[in-house]
Amino acid sequence: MPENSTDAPTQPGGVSRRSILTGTLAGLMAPTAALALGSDSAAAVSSDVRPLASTRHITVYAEALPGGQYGYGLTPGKATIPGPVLEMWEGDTLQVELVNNTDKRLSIHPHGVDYATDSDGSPFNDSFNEPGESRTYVWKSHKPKQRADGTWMAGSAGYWHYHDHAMGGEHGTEGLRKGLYGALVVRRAGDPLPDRQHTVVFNDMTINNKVAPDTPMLEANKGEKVEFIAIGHGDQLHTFHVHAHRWADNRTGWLTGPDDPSRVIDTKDLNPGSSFGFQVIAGEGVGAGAWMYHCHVQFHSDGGMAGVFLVRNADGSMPAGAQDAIDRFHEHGGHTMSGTSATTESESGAAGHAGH
Ligand SMILES: [Cu+2]
Repeated sequence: MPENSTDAPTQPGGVSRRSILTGTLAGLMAPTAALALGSDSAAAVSSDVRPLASTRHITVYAEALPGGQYGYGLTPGKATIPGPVLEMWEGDTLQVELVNNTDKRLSIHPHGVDYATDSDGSPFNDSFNEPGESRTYVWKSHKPKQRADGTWMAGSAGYWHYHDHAMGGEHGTEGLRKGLYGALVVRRAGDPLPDRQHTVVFNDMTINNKVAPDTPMLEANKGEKVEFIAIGHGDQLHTFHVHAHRWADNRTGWLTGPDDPSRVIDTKDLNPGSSFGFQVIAGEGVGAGAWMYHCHVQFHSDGGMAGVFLVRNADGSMPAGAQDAIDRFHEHGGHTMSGTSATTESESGAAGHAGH
């Protein structure tokens, strides 16, 4: 099965941002690249990042994966579920050249950014790739703008996503079900950049098309800034919850000051087509350990929509008790999908679940 593109790093102390791991392709690591290239010196009077708007071209490959699934990737043969995190600064344009290496019609459709009808990825607008075909989709973004009447047009910054809109019908339902989706992050100048990124997609009764105990283990070291990008797909309503960590229910997840009125939460609705993101300081106030993340609709969590957010010690070593917790998660997570075993599990395992 394909690995989640943004999950656990192979080296505990290593840099896990996928955009850095595979960041030789321009566009993927837009914000970091912009930092490295220097910023708009006229505006860079503070430490805020003020990148110049830029246009970048990236190539995305859609490919068949084992098990009848499909994925997007930035390198041939490296497609993943979810696809790579694509990033832009507000004001940037991304030219996404989609190469369809499958034998099915498909496309790529973004949320949150600006595009013309011929880049919307819908069969309705004749905006898709036939098998073997390459096609370039143009995604634009903009900064907040004041209109002539004094009102404001929102900027593009946000935690968005992209997905197929053409496989198996007019809405890409087959492509979505089989893995053609990923995160799209548009940042505003000055937004804090994360040390780690994890994309968590609640897709029907799966997380990233996997069921516990095979769901991705999200890793970080204590004290790191960890970015979660949560996306919903499929036919089910979900609630995303992570243990022991909270965030502000606003654009970035950060409070802007002690009087910021944003509500602070640890659970949020994650329904089909919706997305949100936030950053937390791993283990802040609670310490390292194996923390659970899961859908809080109970028959979904019991059905396998749960995983481990492993916060290692600051030096990357395993915290006390974490391996035992992970072993228990793998041994008797209580996640069986169907049939009599599920009934048995829910009856006999109730006490065990209560202790988690
Ligand atoms: Cu759910």
